Amino acid sequence: MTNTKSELLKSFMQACRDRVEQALDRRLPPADKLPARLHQAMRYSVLDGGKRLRPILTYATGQALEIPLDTLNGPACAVEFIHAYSLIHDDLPAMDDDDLRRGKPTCHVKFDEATAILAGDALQTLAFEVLATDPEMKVGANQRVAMIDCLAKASGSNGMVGGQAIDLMSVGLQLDLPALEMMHIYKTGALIRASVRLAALAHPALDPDMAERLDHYAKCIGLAFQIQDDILDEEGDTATLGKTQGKDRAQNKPTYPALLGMNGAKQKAREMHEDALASLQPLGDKADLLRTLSLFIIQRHN
Ligand code: GRG
Repeated sequence: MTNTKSELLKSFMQACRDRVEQALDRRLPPADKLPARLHQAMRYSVLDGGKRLRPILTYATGQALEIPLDTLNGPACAVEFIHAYSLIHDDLPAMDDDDLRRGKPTCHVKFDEATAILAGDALQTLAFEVLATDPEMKVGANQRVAMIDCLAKASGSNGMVGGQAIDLMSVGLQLDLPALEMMHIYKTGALIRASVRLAALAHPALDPDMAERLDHYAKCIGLAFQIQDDILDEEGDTATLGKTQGKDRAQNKPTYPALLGMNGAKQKAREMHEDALASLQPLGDKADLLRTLSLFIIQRHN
């Protein structure tokens, strides 16, 4: 890729980050609106932090399909609200019991446990409210319902929450590779896939083959994301990660490096990246941002 092209893509990614930052701010309840402590906890957990990978994926898919980005602000915020809720709940004492997230005290440490549970609950329902009513989304009622269905399935017991349940049950167990993969396809992969699919659903008449290709791309990068997450848990440091390093090993969790060795895990991440790129082939230059995001996922340090 030429330098100019890579600079352009980098600035597009930053523009997406700025775009979603403003869109999230506008859709969150004001900090002084009653119940203020709850609204402050929601804003604290969503704003000022995070890579915004999922919303950027929604915009990048929109760009590949030539969908106006303003119309994707709602879906982009909806996936980030679900993501933020999952992180708040994952950090709770009953789950991962963590006190650091995005380089800041976790929600239950900064506020209190009950407020953190409620902030997660309210962010979850806000995500669906946005998909149901957001005025910037220029889609018909059927498309809205399809989007709500997509995000609900990706977040629920057959998606992210199911993956979290499998994760909690498998601490200390010896999972084999297919079982580990299945857990991650649910826990992390489902929401990443929904981030891409929500943009595809905003297209008025997407060719089913293209929808399938985008879904395969999303499935591959979802796994690559998780493999890199496991690698960073071993090789990263707490300051750069913004969360506690080494927890997987400390909690005796099954990981890709534990099953494949560090080199094997890195090789598997590269294979997932290559497979993701192959899926995008018919989209030509329009999918360059999606390609860059896949590379970013396997090269990231946090
Ligand atoms: C508690 C309902 C419920 C679900 C939790 C996704 C999840 C399920 C828990 C998060 C735990 C975790 C650290 C998973 C590893 C992968 C992951 C989702 C990392 C965090 O996502 P990033 O790196 O975070 O995109 P930022 O902060 O950049 O948004």
